[in-house]
Amino acid sequence: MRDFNSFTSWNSAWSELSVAVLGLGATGFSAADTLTELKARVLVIADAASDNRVEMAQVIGAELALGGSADDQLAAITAHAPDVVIVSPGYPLDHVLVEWCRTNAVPMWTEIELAWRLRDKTGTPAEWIAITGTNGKTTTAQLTAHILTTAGFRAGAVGNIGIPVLDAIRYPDGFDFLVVELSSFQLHGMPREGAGAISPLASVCLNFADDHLDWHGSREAYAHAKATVYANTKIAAVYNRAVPETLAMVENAEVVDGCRAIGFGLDTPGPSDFGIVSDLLADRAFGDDRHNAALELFTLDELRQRNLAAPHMVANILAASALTRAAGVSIEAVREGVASFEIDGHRNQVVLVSGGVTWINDSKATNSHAASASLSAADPVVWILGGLLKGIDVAPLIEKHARRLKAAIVIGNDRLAIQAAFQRHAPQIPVFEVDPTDTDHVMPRAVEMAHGIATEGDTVLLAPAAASMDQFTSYADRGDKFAAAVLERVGGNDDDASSATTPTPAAE
Ligand code: UMA
Repeated sequence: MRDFNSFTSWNSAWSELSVAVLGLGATGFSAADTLTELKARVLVIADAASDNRVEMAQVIGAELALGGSADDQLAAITAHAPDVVIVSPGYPLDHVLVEWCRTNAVPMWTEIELAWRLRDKTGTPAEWIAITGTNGKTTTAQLTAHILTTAGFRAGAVGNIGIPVLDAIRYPDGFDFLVVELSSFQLHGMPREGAGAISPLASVCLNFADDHLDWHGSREAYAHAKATVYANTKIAAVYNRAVPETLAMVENAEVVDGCRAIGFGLDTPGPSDFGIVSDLLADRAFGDDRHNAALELFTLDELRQRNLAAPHMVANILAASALTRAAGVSIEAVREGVASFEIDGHRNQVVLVSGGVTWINDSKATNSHAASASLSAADPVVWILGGLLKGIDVAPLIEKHARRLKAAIVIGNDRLAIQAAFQRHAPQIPVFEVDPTDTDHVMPRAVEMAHGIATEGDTVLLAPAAASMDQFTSYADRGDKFAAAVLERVGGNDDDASSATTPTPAAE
C-alpha cells in the first residue's frame, strides 16, 4: 500500500494517484473537482446526481459510473484500482463499496481529511475551529464565524453547514479561520492520529442526545464519533457543563500539550468556565485574573431584547464566545459580534401572529432533542411533527410534553410509529394525520388543519423531530413550504378564523 504520510500539501504528488470518489452531491463534486485540478485520475461512482453536477463532472474530466447495480459499481471500482477512496458522508457503513474498500485494505478518507491534507493551497493555512453536537451546531458555527469576521479576521462557516471544506481551502483569498461544522457521519470517518488527523485550534461538542442511531448502530458508536472532534485540539477543548458526556469526551481526548478544558453552562462559572452570574453572561476563562474575577459579556436582558435568550441559544452564545476568546478575540469584539448577529430562518422563527395565534417554523428541529427545546418554550401548542425518525423513539418526547399539547398533526413516512406512541403515552391528545400520498400539499393540508384547531393564545409549532427527506428536499424546503402555507392560508387576516374547518382526529 502507498505511504500517504507525505500527502500533506497541495504540492504533494497527487498526480500519481488513482482516486475513487463515492457520491456526486456537494461533497463528491467538490472532491472530484479538487482532485482533477491536482491531476489525479478520478472515478466518481454514485447512484444518482443532478444533471448539473453530472455535466460539470464531465467537464472537469472525471470518469463517471452513475447508477447501475451494485455489481456494476463493484466492477467499476475494481477496474479503477484506486489508491484511496473519498467517501461522501451519506454512505452507510455497510454499503457494498465501503465493504469492498475494507476487504481490499484501500484507505477511505472523508472530504474533511482530504481538505486538511491540502490546506496550504493559498499559503499560510487557516486555523480550524471544529464544532459538533446534536443540536445548535449550525447556529453556533455561524455565530462563531460572525464574531471572528466582526473582529477583523477572514473567517467562514463551512462543512456540514453546506459548504464543503474543500471549497473553502481553494478560495483564492484564503482564510484566517475556518469554522468547521462536523456531523457525526463526517467525524466517524476521521482518523484521530497521523497525517490526516485534523488539529483544530479550538473544538466543541455542544450537547449530546440520541440522533442518527440507525446509521451508527448504537449510542456508544455515535458518542465515539462525536468525541473525535476533540482529538489534537491545540488551545481549548470546550464542553457543556450540563452534559456529562461532553466532559467525558474531553477527559478522554488526546489533545496537544497545553490545551485547556473550558466549560460552558447556564450556571455560575468556575475558573476556566463561561457561565451566568446573576443576570450576566461571563467569561471566567480568558481574563488575566480568572481565579478572582469574571469578564462581563452581555446581560440576559440584552439578549432578551434581541430574541436570543432561549436557554439553548444562550448556551450556543456562551460556546461561541469561548471558541472565539480561545482564538484571541477581544471581549469587545465578541460583544459586537453577538449584537449584530442575525439568526437563520427555520430555527424558531415566528412566521406570523394572527388572531392571537403564533405560528412558529422550527423545521430545523430534526430530532427529539431540538423539538423538545422549542416545545418547552410554548404552551398550549398545536404541534406539527413527523418525517423520517432515523431510528429514534419519540415516545419520551410525547410523554414529556403531553400536558402542553392541544393537538398533534402528523406528517411523513413514520407516522404510524408516532401515532402508536401517542396512543400509548398520551391517548387524550387528538392526533390528526396528513394524507401521505399527496406529497405536493403536505404543508397546506397541515396548516389548514392547525388553523381549524388553534384559538387565541395558542402556538402552532412546526418542530418535526424528524428528518425531511421523505417529503421535502431539505429542512429548509420543509420550513419554506410551511411558512408559505401559513402566509397564504392565514395571512394577516385576523378575522378569518371563522372560515377554518375543524378537522377530525385520525383515530376517530
Ligand atoms: N449516494 C449513493 N449511495 C448511497 C448514499 C449516497 O450513491 O448509499 C450518492 C447520492 O446518489 C449522491 C451523493 O451520494 O450522488 C450524496 O452524498 P451525501 O448524501 O453524502 O450528500 P452531500 O450532497 O455530499 O452532502 C453532504 C452532507 N449530507 C449528509 O451528510 C447526508 C450535507 O449535510 C453537507 O452539507 C454536505 O455534505 C457538505 O459538507 C446535510 C445533512 O443533512 C445538510 N447532514 C446531516 C445533519 O445535519 O443531520 C448529517
